[in-house]
Amino acid sequence: MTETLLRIDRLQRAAADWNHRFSLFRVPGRVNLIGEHTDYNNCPVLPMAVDRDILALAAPREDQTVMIRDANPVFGGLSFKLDYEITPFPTGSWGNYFKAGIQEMIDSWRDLPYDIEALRGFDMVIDSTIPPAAGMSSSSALVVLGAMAFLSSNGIEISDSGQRLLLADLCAQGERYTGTQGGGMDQAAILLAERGSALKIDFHPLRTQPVKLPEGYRIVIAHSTVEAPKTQQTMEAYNRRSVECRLAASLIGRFLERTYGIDGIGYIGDLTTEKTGLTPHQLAEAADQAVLPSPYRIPRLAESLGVSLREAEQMVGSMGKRDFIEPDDGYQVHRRLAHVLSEWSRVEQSAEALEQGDAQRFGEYMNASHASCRDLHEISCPELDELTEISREAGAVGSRLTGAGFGGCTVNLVENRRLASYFREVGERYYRCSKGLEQWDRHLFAVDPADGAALLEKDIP
Ligand code: NG1
Repeated sequence: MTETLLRIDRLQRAAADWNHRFSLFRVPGRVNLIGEHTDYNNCPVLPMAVDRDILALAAPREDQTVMIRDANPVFGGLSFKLDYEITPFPTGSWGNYFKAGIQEMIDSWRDLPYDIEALRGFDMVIDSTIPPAAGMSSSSALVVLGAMAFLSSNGIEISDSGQRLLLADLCAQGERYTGTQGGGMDQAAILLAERGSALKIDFHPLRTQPVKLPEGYRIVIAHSTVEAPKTQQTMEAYNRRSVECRLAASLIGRFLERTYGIDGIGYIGDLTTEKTGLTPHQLAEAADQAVLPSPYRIPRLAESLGVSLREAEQMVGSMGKRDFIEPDDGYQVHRRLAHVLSEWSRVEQSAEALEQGDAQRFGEYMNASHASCRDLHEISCPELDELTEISREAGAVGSRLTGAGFGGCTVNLVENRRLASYFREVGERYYRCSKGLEQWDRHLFAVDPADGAALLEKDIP
């Protein structure tokens, strides 16, 4: 039996006491090749969906209960009731990702009945091969799965690409239910990916373009073994960067308003010639003049933005969706802006390099991206730095952290003919010597670009 058939068999056995005909869903994880912490600025990203995924059997119920269990009994199960406002589980529960996707559908999907009593919950069993807390979007995969299973249980199937785009946007918005102020990369990659290609994603409006990977190379994931779940500390560090980037956009927006009478700048991604009518050179100069290198504190922010102290505090609070506590070292607006602007241009150039099949050039952008993530956005950690260095020495043409950072995985571009020696060297030097591990297959593996999420089959006993 193939691996997939074995997994389906496991799912069927775990669901054997439910007397249903099931639908089979597959929702992939994703790895971001380049464009880190750019999505929440409405700047582009270049991820791909991977052949690590969640398989799920789901069937509608007659009532409003949602019951989910993991085929691996260690992870247990959970249940909740559909409602106009679904109360979250305690922070950190994986059930919140399901609730996030479903809540957003109840709030926004216009073809659903408004009356909660008319909605149907579902029974579901899941089996995942996406490593958790690794920067491979195991969380967004649950959000998308929850939304798709809920829609399907209520007679709505996602068929055309227009619906997929809408669902990706809604799931991105929905995931904020869990407390992160994330962008829309994960949900878009998971829903819109195409087998065999990476995906360049632009935002606002959301649009995607498949990008072929260079012939003769593989994408390899290497986990640092540092888990970075988005619970309190990591979530705050992530959200802080989102606020710092919004502050950069506000400062530049204010400058453009005063100097050129241009308004409507909310995100760094708004700084385009199409939107402002300014040349790239004028935009770069405006950014230089509007954002000063030293860290910002509330009084200087208030002065630069032309608002009162109270208004500046409120503004920062609303960007972080709560009362934001000023970081001890102040807001690092200049460094974050420098990262996002340079990363934006690396994404554009990477897409070009890949179109031309130029793996070496793409690898150089990956390496530069890691340096910028480490020094300017400050989202790396010593283990990720060590692992990327070892990877390059072992023959990767590009190596960088991927996802939110602070731990989790690196993504590496490795030539096929060097794969065996690459695996050997990274295994020995990082996993055996640095981490004292004897086995590392589950930490170090190649992935291939996979299809987006889908309902694969119906009417399964
Ligand atoms: P992961 O790797 O899933 O934690 C997070 C965000 C993305 C993006 C990346 C950084 C969520 C759900 N995901 O991804 O939107 O900002 O970090 O590029 O917040």
